[in-house]
Amino acid sequence: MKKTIRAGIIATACFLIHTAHAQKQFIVKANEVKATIQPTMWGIFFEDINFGADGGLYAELVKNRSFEFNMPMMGWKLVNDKEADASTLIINRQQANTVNPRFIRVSRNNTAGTVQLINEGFKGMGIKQNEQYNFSGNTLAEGTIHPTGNNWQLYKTNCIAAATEAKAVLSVAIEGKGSIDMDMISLFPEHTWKNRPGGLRADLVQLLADLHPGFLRFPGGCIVEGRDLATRYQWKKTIGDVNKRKLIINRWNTEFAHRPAPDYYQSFGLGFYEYFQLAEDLGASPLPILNCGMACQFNTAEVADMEQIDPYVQDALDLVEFANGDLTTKWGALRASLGHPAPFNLKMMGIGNEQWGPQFIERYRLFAKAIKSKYPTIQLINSVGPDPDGDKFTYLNDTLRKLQADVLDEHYYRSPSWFFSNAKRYDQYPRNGSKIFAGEYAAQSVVAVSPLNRNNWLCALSEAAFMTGLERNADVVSMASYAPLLAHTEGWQWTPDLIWFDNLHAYPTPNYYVQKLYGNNKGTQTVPITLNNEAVAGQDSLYASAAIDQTSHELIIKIVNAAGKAQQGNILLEGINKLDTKAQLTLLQNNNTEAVNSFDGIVNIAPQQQEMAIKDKTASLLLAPYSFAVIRIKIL
Ligand SMILES: *[C@@H]1O[C@H](CO)[C@@H](O)[C@H](O)[C@H]1NC(C)=O
Ligand SMILES: *[C@@H]1O[C@H](CO)[C@@H](O)[C@H](O)[C@H]1NC(C)=O
Ligand SMILES: *[C@@H]1O[C@H](CO)[C@@H](O)[C@H](O)[C@H]1NC(C)=O
Ligand SMILES: *[C@@H]1O[C@H](CO)[C@@H](O)[C@H](O)[C@H]1NC(C)=O
Ligand SMILES: *[C@@H]1O[C@H](CO)[C@@H](O)[C@H](O)[C@H]1NC(C)=O
Ligand SMILES: CC(=O)N[C@H]1CO[C@H](CO)[C@@H](O)[C@@H]1O
Repeated sequence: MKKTIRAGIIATACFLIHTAHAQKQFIVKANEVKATIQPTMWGIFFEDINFGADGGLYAELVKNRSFEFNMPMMGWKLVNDKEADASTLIINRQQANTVNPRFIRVSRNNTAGTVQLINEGFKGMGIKQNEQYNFSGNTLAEGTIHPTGNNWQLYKTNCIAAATEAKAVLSVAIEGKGSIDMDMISLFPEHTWKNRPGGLRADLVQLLADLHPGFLRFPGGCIVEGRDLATRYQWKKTIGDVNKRKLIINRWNTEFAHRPAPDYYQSFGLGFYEYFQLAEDLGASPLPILNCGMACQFNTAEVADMEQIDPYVQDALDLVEFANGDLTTKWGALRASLGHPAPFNLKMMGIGNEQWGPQFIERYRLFAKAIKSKYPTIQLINSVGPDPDGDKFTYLNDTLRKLQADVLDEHYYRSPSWFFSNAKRYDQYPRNGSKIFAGEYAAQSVVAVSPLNRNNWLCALSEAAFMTGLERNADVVSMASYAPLLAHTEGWQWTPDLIWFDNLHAYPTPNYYVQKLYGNNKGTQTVPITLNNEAVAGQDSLYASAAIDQTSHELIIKIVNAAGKAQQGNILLEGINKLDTKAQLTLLQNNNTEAVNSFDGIVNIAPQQQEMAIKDKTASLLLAPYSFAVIRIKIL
């Protein structure tokens, strides 16, 4: 696969030798509005894969805090010396607490010696110097906590870290004689996103905010489906008191034999309320995806009996009420009681994740009927399967269009050459009927599922080229999101990913910067940009789109030069009376298509800003080899 891709680039470069000196004459017709760009156009897709939630976005540092993993002591160990004579016992109080049945009892028969219950965190705990850490546990804490009485009680204490450490552990030292019961042993940094107690990792959310995403799709992804129906995502079990959110296994725990993750679970500390809140913080439209009565078809392919599907449909109806209902409704009142009386403004939801086949259509019809009759304005998003072509795709593409589905969710995990050659994919799509959500895409440098895939510049550049085609067809494509979003450098199952992080840091990939340039230079309407009277979609390895921003009164032009040679471009700006004489140019460029970003301050690909002159309504620029340029010009 890799060889083929390389060959493709060489061919392109050879071809360009003949044309390198020619001036490319682009024409923009700024008064010919072609399509309205939806505010949702460029968004993000969060899935709890690669330790994206627990161990990632969710700032909890303690792994298996409630002893509910299949192996209840996973992540924990008791360290004691002989003198202390201590022991642990995992006790199950299923009758009294069905969602969080287990707790730990530590007994010591001697006041001498030391006893420590140690938690290893998620690949260690990232602790930052001078940051305050808030520790809490049901009964007991370190040093300053003196538990009393026989009832469950929440105790808290804080400490300030004296040093920065990526691989810290938490040690709960127990003194005295007797036994102590503990559960929900938790450690958070004080500075979470917006300093919310029990909140999200601020550095990661900031990277998401910087993308200015138009929507937030959550919580997946295949975890919506589960390996089987028992482990599907059920939003009602993820809201309210974190002590009462029942932990389940994460399907990525066992999915890939080459990347096993035996300690991957879902605590749901990041649950549906937090997702809605995050969407609101980001100014993004929430897009929850719900299980449609089908487990992952790559795994068990288990389906809910059509006779017993009502609870699934009810979950969808109740979610609309939870997000939008007023305080007189059951679920609206619950939202208010959790701290958000104002509605979350839910406008769309996904029915099923990446489903296919007639069993999906059967279930989709039922959901669509129930949801549309109660909430006619809610837009429904439907998958057209895991691939952008083939039998599964064609069946769903035809059938869902006949059923007048609102939005079709197309997924493409394909080679960079696929992305380059599909820049015209939507040029011939029907302009009426179902809209397109490019719901999961990422160029794969080797091949999908390969652990050797890298977030290299060629992949990012091919996505930038493809996205000019999405923008040009904004009347057909209403939303798009790269996938997956986050990956822990030690805990990942899937690569490539938009943002890589470890316990202390995160770094944006070249692909991230492509998304960022689109998200920050969206525009409100598309206008044509042509080369030799045609859309710029691969001629001489050039790709382009243009938009106007009616709010800021600017013309925005995006150009990809995927050739290994610089090309001279003159962009004639027609249909505008008066333009500023200077423009802002933002550039992503690297001569090495295999270049990547990484930790240790290595940023090979990052936006560079410069000013450029506009003369006689013409923007002239030398398009650097392997570059993506965004130009913003004020309309006066
Ligand atoms: C501690 O003492 C109790 C009661 O005397 C006994 O049942 C238990 O086995 C002892 N624990 C250990 C770790 O020796
Ligand atoms: C941490 O504790 C401090 C002091 O008790 C408190 O003000 C703050 O809200 C807590 N932060 C979190 C994230 O729990
Ligand atoms: C999906 O269906 C539309 C309408 O029939 C068609 O124009 C389009 O080419 C189809 N997509 C693919 C990739 O076949
Ligand atoms: C789209 O428009 C064409 C031509 O007017 C028409 O034949 C077709 O039925 C329309 N499709 C939908 C889904 O409205
Ligand atoms: C990239 O290649 C071009 C010629 O193709 C050359 O002019 C330029 O200096 C190179 N840039 C870097 C940073 O190597
Ligand atoms: C007793 C037990 O289950 N210990 C486990 C603690 O967690 C680590 C990894 O998280 C496992 O390797 C141990 O087996």
